[in-house]
Amino acid sequence: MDKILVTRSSMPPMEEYIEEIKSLWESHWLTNMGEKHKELEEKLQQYLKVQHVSLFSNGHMALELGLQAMDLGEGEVITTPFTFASTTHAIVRNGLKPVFCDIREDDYTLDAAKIKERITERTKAIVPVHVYGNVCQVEEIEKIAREYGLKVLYDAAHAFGESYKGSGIGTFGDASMFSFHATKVYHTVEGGAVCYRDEAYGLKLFRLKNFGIRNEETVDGVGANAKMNEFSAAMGICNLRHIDEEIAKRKKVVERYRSHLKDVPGIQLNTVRGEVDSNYAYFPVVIDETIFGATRDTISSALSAEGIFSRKYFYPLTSTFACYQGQFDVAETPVALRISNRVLTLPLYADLSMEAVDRICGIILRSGQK
Ligand code: T4K
Repeated sequence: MDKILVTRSSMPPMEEYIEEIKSLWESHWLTNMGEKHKELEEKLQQYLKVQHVSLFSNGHMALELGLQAMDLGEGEVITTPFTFASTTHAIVRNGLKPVFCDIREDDYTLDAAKIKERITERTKAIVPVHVYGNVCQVEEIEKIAREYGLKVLYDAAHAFGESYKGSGIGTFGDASMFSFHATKVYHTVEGGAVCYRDEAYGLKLFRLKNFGIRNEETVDGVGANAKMNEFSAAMGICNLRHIDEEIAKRKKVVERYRSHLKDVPGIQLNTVRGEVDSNYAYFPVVIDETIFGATRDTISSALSAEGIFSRKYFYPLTSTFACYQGQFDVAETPVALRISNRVLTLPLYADLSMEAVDRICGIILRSGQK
């Protein structure tokens, strides 16, 4: 039987992509903000219901340079340790200090009620994560940010296309970063974007991703190179035509998982806040061994033995990474620690068959009975 991996990149029909890239053989213009790049920025701005979109070579560079463009200087950034390495690294690589705040028990996003106690006179910004596409407490975070004069940059890597109370998810905070990596609901092979309102900030972003070049003879910023190329933009244009259908298929997979696992004692399913249009990005389950009868690791091994590869997103917490050894106290984020030790993300992609979901759930349920 074929292996089932945690996800599988969606592909547009090959002919459609070939058609899309044909013009590149005529123009010979392959990168540096070409026609495809321009078209994709415009299309995404509409689809995401945001004011401005700046494309990047990948989500990480979008986040790192998005933070740099905020000109925060030295100081602290309040964030979550329950995330991918990128979020924490982006803060540290900007010369800023992450200050970890705990997460919520039910949707694993930053717990807004605990943010204030982490604020000091050195705090400059908040970097919350819409983890698994679960929307953060955006109103509460906005209120705190206003009260203390802090910037907010959302890591919306998982939240492509979502909206909350009818507003595009990228409209919250000062800016939001999306990842368009191959493993995401929507992708450009590698790619990412920052969505923002302030045009002056957009100009800084543009210079940072293009070597700090102002014009052919003036370079007045120390920028990097983080431009999206035309082949990636073309993939993005194709994938955008199919995105609604992709999300609808994912929804069916998620509903099937829920139908099997919803009332199982000891298995906590992902909750989605009201008034959110979800993109069904991930399907995490949190296992309470004392009730379910098997640990997360036992389930993971039982699945692997059958060629099914779930993943422990997000274990370990970024605050415990070897590269940060001795710098952070994990006891300060007990909920994050507990969830991280118990979470397993199950395979999820648009073309995952219902039979496969049934089989995966069967293996999980049987491992709890052993
Ligand atoms: N912030 C957050 C919260 C993030 O989750 C991420 C990325 C970022 C920031 C940074 O965005 P990017 O710079 O990546 O745009 C994967 C992804 O590489 C990463 O994008 C993602 N988060 C993270 C959660 O997952 P790995 O190391 O687990 O990927 P890998 O290579 O093990 O792939 C996982 C599965 O995906 C494979 O088993 C099969 C499937 N796959 C993978 C690739 C590479 C495909 O179907 N096609 C592919 O091309 O990190």
